[in-house]
Amino acid sequence: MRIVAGQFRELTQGDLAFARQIGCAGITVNKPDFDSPAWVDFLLTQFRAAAGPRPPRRRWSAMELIQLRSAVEAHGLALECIEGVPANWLDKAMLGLPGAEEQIADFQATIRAMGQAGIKVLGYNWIPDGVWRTAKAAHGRGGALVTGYDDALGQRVATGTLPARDDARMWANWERFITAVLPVAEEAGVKLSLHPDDPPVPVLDGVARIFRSEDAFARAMGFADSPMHGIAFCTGTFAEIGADPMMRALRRFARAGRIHYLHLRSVHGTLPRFAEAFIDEGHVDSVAVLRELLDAGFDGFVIDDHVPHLTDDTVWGHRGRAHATGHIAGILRALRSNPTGGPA
Ligand SMILES: [Mn+2]
Repeated sequence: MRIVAGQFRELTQGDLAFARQIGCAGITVNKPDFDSPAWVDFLLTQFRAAAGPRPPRRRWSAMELIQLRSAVEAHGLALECIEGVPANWLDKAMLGLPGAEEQIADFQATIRAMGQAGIKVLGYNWIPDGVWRTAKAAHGRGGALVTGYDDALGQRVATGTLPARDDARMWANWERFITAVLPVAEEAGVKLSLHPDDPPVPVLDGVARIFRSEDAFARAMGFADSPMHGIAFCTGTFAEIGADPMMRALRRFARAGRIHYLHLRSVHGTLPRFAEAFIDEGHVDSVAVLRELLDAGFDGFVIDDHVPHLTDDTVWGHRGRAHATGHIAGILRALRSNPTGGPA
């Protein structure tokens, strides 16, 4: 099990040094827009023309992924995973709209490019309208900024921008998608890792959120039953349902070897109303989670997921992430030196 610094949307050399300094073995990157000035600057892609014509911006090229990986490895870090593609690369596939087949073909090309670049894990989700929160306020410990969600408010929102989709349609669209992309992932040696729908409520804005329960993941793992298809297990999202359901699902899928990586964060409260919390409070027991993973022989990586926003912190959350990562590292060290949990 490796501890990794998660969810960089942009990167600087300083970010990579920081990840190494706090003891991480690698990093993950979230939905990178390689055309943005920050990424062009980081990857020095003014030289990209030499590598051939630019690909359509519905996929990543092997060359830019190799450049990214090399930059990360220069700091002694592994590029463990890219967590998700931009939402508008898969929205038509999720909703079953015209253009779905082209999006799936582009996603297949991205998987092949990931394989060529030797990046082994690609996270994805099945929520065309993303993660929802109804609050971001200074209600965390000591006035830290935390996000929260209240379903009584969330259910009032009807944007009219997405077509209504029920569970059956969303499942059918997902089955079409995974049937098309999983063989490509298997051939490319790239793991596809499904993150639960956050918040895990039945429907938002007219669109069903199908990956909201242990049962749904059991169905998905059964339908796409391959070591190349697994779970981006988010303790926070599962704990928004409850601490016990989260631990049950964790045990089941960890022992089945279907968890590729872990988002370790905590929450106060459960649906219909919850707020994010520091990793050392709330009802996610980080010690029990990590002990379960060790017992199951988990060989993936753990990241801290989103963290409360501390005083004077950066957008990425260097302070909050240092706190969460240190907490995880301390627990792992204690468990590994005293695995039975008894007196040392
Ligand atoms: Mn998560």
